[in-house]
Amino acid sequence: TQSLKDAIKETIPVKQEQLKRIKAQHAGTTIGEVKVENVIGGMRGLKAMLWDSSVLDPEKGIRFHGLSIPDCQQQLPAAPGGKEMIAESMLWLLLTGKVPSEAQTRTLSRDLVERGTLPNYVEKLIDSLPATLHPMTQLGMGVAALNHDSLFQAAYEKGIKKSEYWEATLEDCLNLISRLPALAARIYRNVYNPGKAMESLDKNLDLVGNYVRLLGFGDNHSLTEYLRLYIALHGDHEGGNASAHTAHLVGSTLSDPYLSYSAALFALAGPLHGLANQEVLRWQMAMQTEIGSDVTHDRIKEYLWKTLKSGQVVPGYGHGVLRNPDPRFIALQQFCDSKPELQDSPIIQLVKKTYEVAPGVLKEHGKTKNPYPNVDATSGCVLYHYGLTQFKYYTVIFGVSRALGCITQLVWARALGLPLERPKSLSLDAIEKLAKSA
Ligand code: AMX
Repeated sequence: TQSLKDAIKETIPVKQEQLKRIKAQHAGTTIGEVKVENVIGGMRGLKAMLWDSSVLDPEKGIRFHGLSIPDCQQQLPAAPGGKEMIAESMLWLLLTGKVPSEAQTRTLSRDLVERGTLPNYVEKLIDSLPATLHPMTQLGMGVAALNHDSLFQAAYEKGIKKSEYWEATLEDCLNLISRLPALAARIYRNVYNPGKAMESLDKNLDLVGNYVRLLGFGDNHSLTEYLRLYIALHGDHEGGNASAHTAHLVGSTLSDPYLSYSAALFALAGPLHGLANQEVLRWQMAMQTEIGSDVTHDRIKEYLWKTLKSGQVVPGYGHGVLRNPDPRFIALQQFCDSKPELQDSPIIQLVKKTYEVAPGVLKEHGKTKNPYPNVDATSGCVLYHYGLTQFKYYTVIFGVSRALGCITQLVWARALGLPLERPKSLSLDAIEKLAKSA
């Protein structure tokens, strides 16, 4: 069977040719306009970057190389004994544009586990950090430190040809992904279970199977399956989201994948992006405490209004691009519906009930362009139910996942020879002047 590297190698000339054609035929073609609102409004809607692995449709949600989430759930191989798509099959799809075979998925799992041991100096670094340092800060620091072993950086120093950049980048990317479970699990151990012995990697497990094992929940098949789905689903969400865009920007300077992804993680750590993950559950639990056992639509509505009137956002609702319920939210809800034990969970039922009223309240409130849930509205409550109760850790799991999309683009940016990213900025005076003369 074809290896991952060969599958990418085979696609490179095709994509390079397409890019050449676009350049030759359309470099000067206008495909959108720039309004003042784009410049002062966080560049929303501006079509300004190339990202090949996924496209986000405001109504239908994410498509990975054209495949919807249900398509992926149907077509991407699961782990032995599991049903959910896994990180490796999603990674293969994102990198190559093709659905991997079962054998290819297993080979990639084995390759990753063989690369997955954390270097001793990174273990020491992480062990030296105070347990009070946010787990996301620790993750970003650990990933940055892994650049000590960057093959891309070493090869660049030796002066490799531009056409060979992608190969060293791919090696770094696979090493990075493979080491994330050990790094993220070590942070979990140090912060929440100091002194507890950690399991070692199991060569017969997939990436997420090993992650759950290292976290200390290896015997929980339902949690493992949930995290397989969660990590595959959160892998990529086109290029403009803050973490992906950061990885792309930093990578465009020819910084190696470790430094680029470390920067992306610090973007993910913001409350309007990945940290919403931890905020949602904190907020839902505060709601639970306040309304007690009287979980009615009216009481939830009251709590929603209280949040909004205090000037806070409703975490887990709204989106920069989406204008419908996030299909990732739907997929996670379906997972909940398929597990009888989750039907009895008060927090999961509360999240479900909140979804029944929040869009109406947010519409009435009238500010957000998207009154529907994003993926974060539901992702944490399942972790909580299965015993992973430390909210502050949730964004780290997102960080293990988002590497799939970010590193894919780093490989392709090198393969396509994309340039340094450098948009034009304008001062307030310049904007006014340009607008008046337009
Ligand atoms: N609750 C209350 N108000 C909201 C809101 C929400 N969930 N979502 C948006 N709004 C408000 C905005 O704060 C803004 O108010 P302003 O005019 O006073 O500044 C107004 O509605 C218009 O915002 P928008 O165009 O609809 O959203 P945006 O593209 O600027 O921001 C997002 C998108 C996600 C940051 C925003 O919806 C939000 O803050 N949501 C809550 C946090 C959250 O769930 N983040 C996770 C996003 C997904 C992810 O990256 N993991």
